[in-house]
Amino acid sequence: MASATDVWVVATGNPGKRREIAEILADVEIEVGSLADYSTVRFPDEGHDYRENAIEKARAVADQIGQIAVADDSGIEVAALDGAPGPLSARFGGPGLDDRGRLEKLLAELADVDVSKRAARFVCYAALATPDGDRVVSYGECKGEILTAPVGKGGFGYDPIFRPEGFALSMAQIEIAIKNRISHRALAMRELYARWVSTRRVD
Ligand code: ITT
Repeated sequence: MASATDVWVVATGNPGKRREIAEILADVEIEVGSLADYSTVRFPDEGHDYRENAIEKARAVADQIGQIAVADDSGIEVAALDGAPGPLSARFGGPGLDDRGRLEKLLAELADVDVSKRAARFVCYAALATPDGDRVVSYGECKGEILTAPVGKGGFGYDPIFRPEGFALSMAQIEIAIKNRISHRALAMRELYARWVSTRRVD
């Protein structure tokens, strides 16, 4: 079994992600560590494959700090845009844009798309890497649709324009505790923990 002393250092430069991962893991037997203690850590350049990006982030950080590292690579996929922006979600529209600029660009690209044709999903690959070279990978997704205007102040990124299936509110309007039960990240992190426990079980 995973022991109560396992520390997972969250390998992300995105504070929204970090907060969510810490809360998602709050009720399992993991201590969540911070990269703030390791000022020299460098992340690898990202490619176009979520799974590889997540593994590379976790691996690079575990190797640099000598601790278990956990990363996620995630994004939003819009059916009317053939799955874009996808793995490029954080870079959508170029380096000059912030979260707000990116979601406005996405809304502009969908301006002529009927409300009935705005299906989308958030996807997340989560990866854990140990300093010994072991790794665990998992996946989660959250289906929904893109709204016609941003609403709500919670979450981060594209949350104000995403309505998860089964809800009348945007992801930025629902309580963070609920987001952290239904999100792509929550599903991926919970599966990551289950896989980690099962790989560590001594029969
Ligand atoms: P790290 O690589 O340092 O973890 P990042 O923000 O660059 O941070 P990604 O490359 O995985 O991370 O990009 C994910 C982007 O997808 C993120 O910046 C948001 O734009 C979007 N995204 C992912 N999960 C989201 C969520 O739960 N809510 C809103 N937007 C999300």
